[in-house]
Amino acid sequence: MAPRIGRVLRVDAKVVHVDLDGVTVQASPRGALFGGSAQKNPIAVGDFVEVGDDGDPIPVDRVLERRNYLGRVASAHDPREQVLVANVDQLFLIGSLSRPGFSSNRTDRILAACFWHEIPATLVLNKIDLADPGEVDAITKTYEAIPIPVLQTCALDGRGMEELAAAMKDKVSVFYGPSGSGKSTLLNRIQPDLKIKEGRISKYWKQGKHTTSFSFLHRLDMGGFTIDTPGIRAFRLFDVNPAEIRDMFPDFLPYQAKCRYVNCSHDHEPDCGVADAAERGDLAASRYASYLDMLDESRPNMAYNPDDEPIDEESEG
Ligand SMILES: Nc1nc2c(ncn2[C@@H]2O[C@H](COP(=O)(O)OP(=O)(O)OP(=O)(O)O)[C@@H](O)[C@H]2O)c(=O)[nH]1
Ligand SMILES: [Mg+2]
Ligand SMILES: [Zn+2]
Repeated sequence: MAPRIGRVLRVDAKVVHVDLDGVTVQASPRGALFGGSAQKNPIAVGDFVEVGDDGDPIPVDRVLERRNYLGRVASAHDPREQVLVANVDQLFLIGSLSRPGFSSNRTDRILAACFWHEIPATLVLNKIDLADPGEVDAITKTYEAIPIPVLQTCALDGRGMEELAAAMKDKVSVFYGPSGSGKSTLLNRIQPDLKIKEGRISKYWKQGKHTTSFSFLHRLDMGGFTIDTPGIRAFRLFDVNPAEIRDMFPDFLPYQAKCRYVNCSHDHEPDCGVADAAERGDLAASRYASYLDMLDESRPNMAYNPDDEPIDEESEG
């Protein structure tokens, strides 16, 4: 029999849920898949896998080569790379302006990761009903300058949602961002029969709970797929060096041309065009601060200290 290829919808500790020609089956990864890799998880949501015929559950024999993936350091206690999703067309970074407040540091880290992994990203500023319009405009301006597309949405009254849905049609889109920013609510509004569980906002304040606890690939009626993911707190890129981080901030490029040294790290050097631009306000100070933060932790002599993780969303904004 010819090998059967399916797409991974969900990954649990011992089984993966695979879509095989429209039927969901549970399969178990072969032990060999776990060998010899720096990655924590050999299989991620969005992967295409080859499954066998025999066994209960049937085995996953092979993971097909990925077109792309999004990865990060697994956790403060596990330095391996965690693959979050694979084979995607774009990422929607869902940020909330209030409850939880907007974190430019975390936003910039995730955008940097998207540049690094060559995944086109759109920033979605959700909960505009709760936000100060001046703040929404300022954040929009900062990110459009990178440039990346920025959408302003309210999942409750539907503002901005037609634009969001139109951008998702026929594509594989990941929804990613902090817990409570409204990822699942937005998806339910785009396609109500997804019926994804949504959080009660009071929970985030009292317990910092995540409502979505695993990533899931959903098929969209309008065409395309979406992956809803659990909310994140910290985000650290896996295995990047200072020069690579510089390339993840394309909005620095016009100012970088004015640095005295071609290999300027924009940190301590004199006559740095980027530092000057941030000081003048031509470049958002928050972008420059995020860059310096990522640069610091990428330096080989920096011991990794979990206490340096960005603070949780509950205490921000
Ligand atoms: N005021 C307001 N509330 C919203 C909006 N979008 C979502 N919410 C509320 O925010 C809370 C959290 O929404 P969820 O969709 O569960 O958030 P999530 O990003 O999926 O969270 P996790 O699954 O934990 O990652 C819910 O109470 C929603 O009703 C919005 O645009 N405006
Ligand atoms: Mg959710
Ligand atoms: Zn410089």
